[in-house]
Amino acid sequence: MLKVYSDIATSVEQGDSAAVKELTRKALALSIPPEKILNNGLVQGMNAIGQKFKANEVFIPEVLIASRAMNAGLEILRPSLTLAKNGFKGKILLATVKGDLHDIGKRIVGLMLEGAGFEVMDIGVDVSKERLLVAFKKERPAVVGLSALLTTTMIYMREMIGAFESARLRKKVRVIIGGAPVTQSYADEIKADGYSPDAASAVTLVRSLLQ
Ligand code: B1M
Repeated sequence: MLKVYSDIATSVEQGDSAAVKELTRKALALSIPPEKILNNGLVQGMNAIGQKFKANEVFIPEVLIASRAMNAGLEILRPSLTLAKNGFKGKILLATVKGDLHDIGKRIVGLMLEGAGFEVMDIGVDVSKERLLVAFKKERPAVVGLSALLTTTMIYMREMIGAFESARLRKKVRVIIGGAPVTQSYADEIKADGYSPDAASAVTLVRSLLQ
């Protein structure tokens, strides 16, 4: 494992945005592929802080500061990750469900999709089914991607799919879901069109749905 990866991970964990930016730029200058910087550096830092949070060794403020550092690194990587490879392939609308403020994983999913040539509209966090429908009618995306990180909020995904059914729009959209507590069996249960455990497989999933 390269030292720059562990340096990036440690800086994310420590919430040192300036160091994360500098090290991410350094890694890009070394011609390390952006996906590797993301997965071996930035994401490892978030995983480490996540484990400490779970073990009550750090608390919300530290996690928030680490999240900001993670986002600072993502912004440096964005231009390299989103260099569309094969032109426009379709519009994707992303949202974190109502009651949920977690957006780091969803942002990575968005970056990877942009990198694969899709147009991505991210309508943010804490999105209600009403707000989702308004955005859908305005943008008419081919795929809607829902993210949830809490067991208490993932259940809202069922309501969002129900809202498309009530509005007689269900047949006009593919809905995919993801986030740490979400599973394929939950996707089957709520009749989502697909589930993916991570950003890379979300791209494969969207490609296959739109073929
Ligand atoms: Co929160 N949090 N958090 N948190 N937080 C978790 C999720 C938790 C597991 C921590 C723990 O270990 N206890 C726990 C949830 C427990 C549960 O429900 N089972 C938890 C909790 C409890 C809470 C609060 C309730 C804490 C409190 O207030 N007491 C609170 C809730 C706030 C709310 O949402 N209403 C809270 C708050 C926060 C912060 C705001 C401080 C911050 C979020 C900042 C932000 O996102 N802007 C935060 C963070 C950062 C975390 C952890 C530490 C890290 C999450 C993360 O960014 N991971 C997390 C612990 C953990 O996950 N280990 C935790 C890195 C990211 C790259 O991975 O998000 O899984 P992930 O995304 C992956 C895949 O899941 C997938 O692809 C991504 C990339 O590969 N994916 C998709 C995600 N979305 C997808 C969508 C797709 C497809 C794939 O298709 C559309």
